[in-house]
Amino acid sequence: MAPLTYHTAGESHGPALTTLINGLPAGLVLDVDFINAELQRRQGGYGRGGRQRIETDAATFLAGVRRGRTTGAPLVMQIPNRDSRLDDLERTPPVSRPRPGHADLAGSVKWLTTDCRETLERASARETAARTAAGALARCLLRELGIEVFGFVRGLLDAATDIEPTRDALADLIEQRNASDVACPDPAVTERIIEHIRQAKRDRDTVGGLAEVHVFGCPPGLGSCVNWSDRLDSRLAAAVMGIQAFKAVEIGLGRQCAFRPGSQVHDAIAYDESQRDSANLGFARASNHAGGLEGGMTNGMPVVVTGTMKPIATLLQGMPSVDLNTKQAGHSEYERSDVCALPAASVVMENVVAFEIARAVLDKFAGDTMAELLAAFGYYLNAARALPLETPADVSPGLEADQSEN
Ligand code: EPS
Repeated sequence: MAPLTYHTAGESHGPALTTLINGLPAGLVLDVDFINAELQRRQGGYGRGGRQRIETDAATFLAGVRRGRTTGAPLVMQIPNRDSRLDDLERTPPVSRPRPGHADLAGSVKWLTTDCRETLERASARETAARTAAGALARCLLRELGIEVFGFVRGLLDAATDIEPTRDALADLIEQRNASDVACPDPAVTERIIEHIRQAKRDRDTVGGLAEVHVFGCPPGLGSCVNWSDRLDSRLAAAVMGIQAFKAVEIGLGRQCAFRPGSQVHDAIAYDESQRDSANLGFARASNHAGGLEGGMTNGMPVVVTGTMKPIATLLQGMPSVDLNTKQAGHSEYERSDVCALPAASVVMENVVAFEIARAVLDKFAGDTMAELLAAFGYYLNAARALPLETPADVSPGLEADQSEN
């Protein structure tokens, strides 16, 4: 089995975005409505520009699916761009004054051109639609194992919610988040965030903020401490930092660890038989400062990842810049853009985190078919709950994984 990987292709104003996923087992039932609902959620949020009134994102499946199930072959999804105009010079003219904070300058020098459009079309966060599709598809697999992912906006500037998501409250949290125009499951903070975005718009400025993702139901042992590249925290950090405009990633307490002694950072371990059937297999923690990851492996507690998004680099007021052709000082060029794309970025983050969790699941429980994956997953849980084992062969095979109570 090939490892689970995905690639995307497509420009912001090209004909379409394409996602190619390799390494999916056969027999996964695709919830296409869910995938498309995630794509639509990514398009929303207060602070978006005019583009989202043009696009209606939905995925078309071009390969790797038969009668609603994966076949095990490479899977290809496509999302059309309605605002397709890449070769139309009048509607996509050259851009020669790079925006500070954008890929414009570094990319133009890299590809030896003075037209920033050569870079910006692919650097654009439009591409995150393709990544959201990959992650939403991976969540169809995770759900079969009882693993759920929840992303939301924590806050921006001086407005931040202090809610602490739990699995028991998940349904309510999803409802509250989806009712918020900024993906924040806290009505009072939602209002303050919206006011900040409104003010940024009045100021011809932009704002970023904090997005957060919680993953519920991961058993201990996803990821590995053996190689740095297999550490799940390292892969999660790469996936989140790979989202356009993200400047920091934290797991659990994150940088707050620097300001506390070890006794106030590490999560004491207890054994609680009543939690044996939950994801932590009974190894209960009263706190989750580690964000569910120790030694690069899940420890049975929810995985908690926070991402910091910088303000969008396209400011209506512009920023001091130079013309790449004349080297004369001027202001960066304005392209139609968003004032704040944090709510959308929280959807992207939720889905790229999900993809990395699914990758770690398949790294550990690889199988050509979903039946083999479920059997391996169930066997592992049975074996882990039966510790200490006399011989691993004593464990009953987990032909049907049942994680729904986690
Ligand atoms: C983006 C600029 C804007 C955003 C775009 C990301 O696009 P346009 O220049 O066409 O108005 O709307 O995001 C999307 C299109 C999207 O679907 O998220 C940028 O420069 O990154």
